[in-house]
Amino acid sequence: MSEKNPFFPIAAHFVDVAQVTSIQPMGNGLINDTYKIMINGHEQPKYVLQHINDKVFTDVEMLQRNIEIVTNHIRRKYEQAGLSHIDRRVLHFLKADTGKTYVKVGEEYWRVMDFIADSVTQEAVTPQSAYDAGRSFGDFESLLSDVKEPIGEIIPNFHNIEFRLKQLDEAIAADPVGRMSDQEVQDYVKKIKDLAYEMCLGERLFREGKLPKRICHCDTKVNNMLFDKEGNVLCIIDLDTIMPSFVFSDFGDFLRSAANTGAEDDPDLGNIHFNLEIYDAFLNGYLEGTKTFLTPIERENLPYAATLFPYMQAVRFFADYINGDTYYKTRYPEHNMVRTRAQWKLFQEARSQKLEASV
Ligand code: GN1
Ligand code: MG
Repeated sequence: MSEKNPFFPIAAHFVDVAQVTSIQPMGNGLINDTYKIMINGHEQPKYVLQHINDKVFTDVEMLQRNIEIVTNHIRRKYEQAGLSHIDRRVLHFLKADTGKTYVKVGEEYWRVMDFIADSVTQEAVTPQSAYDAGRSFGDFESLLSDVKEPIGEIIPNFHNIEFRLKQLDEAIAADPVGRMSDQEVQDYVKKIKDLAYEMCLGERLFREGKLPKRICHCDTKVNNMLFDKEGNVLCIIDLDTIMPSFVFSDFGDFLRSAANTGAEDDPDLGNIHFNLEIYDAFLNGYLEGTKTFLTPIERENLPYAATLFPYMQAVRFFADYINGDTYYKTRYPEHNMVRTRAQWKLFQEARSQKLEASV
């Protein structure tokens, strides 16, 4: 065991570090930092250590409470249904020596979960795995439809497009790093604003009492699912953003990554198209998983959701660019602008399709 590795004393709150051989970075999330914990005699990681970004998730107590409520609820239902391999189908967080599922070390928050053996994340899906993902996220919402304990809104207004547009306005007014003088930036402001009313439809429906909020995952990117080696969906991960939201969140955000033929930050816009086959497959699975509760108004607006999420993500990346890259991890100075262009292209591609709400 390397005495120098700064993560060992942190891991020691959760596991017996005498058995730990290494703790190394894993994954590529834009918010939290994740590490794999290796132990003696195991080829695969045994645990996952995660640094919680408490600038984003300011109420860590609520964060972990939400996650515990949801994972316990799902586990209980799987047990009642007599499912096998439950430990591979729902995340399990370890209790620290403090009795909580997180620790504060200095000013930093950490947590540990079991690593699910023989699982992989993917950046791309096939029509079959998109169908399975639709089922999984639909089932996930369905399983959570009778949670009794209150789930907190961990990031207030997280997927509220009116709020995201307001944040963009604030960034534009403050212009803290002088990026507003650029003509391309000005052009994007105009393009975004021209479509703002149309894209705020969901919030209007909510105010009119026509659209419910349900417990949603709210970060249904492809790489937030674990697959087994055969490509079957095992389990949904990255549970931080679980909160009450429109079902549009889970539907639209999945397609934002899955139906994109390019990368989220693809510098070559020619790579970015909206894959209709993936859309249809995911829609199919999602409608199957949600058939016991989805209302007509939710279903009819699933095509809108598929356009809302690239639009909202463009607004969020763009605001962060104007703010001087304070929210998302970036790898180079223009990264958030490259992401904005890529999400905008995806938005246009999705919008130009005749998307159906039924199969
Ligand atoms: C963030 O942490 P990660 O990379 O799964 C973000 C999502 C964005 C996504 C864009 C809490 O998710 O909302 O859609 O980046 N999470 C938060 O890739 O802001
Ligand atoms: Mg993630």
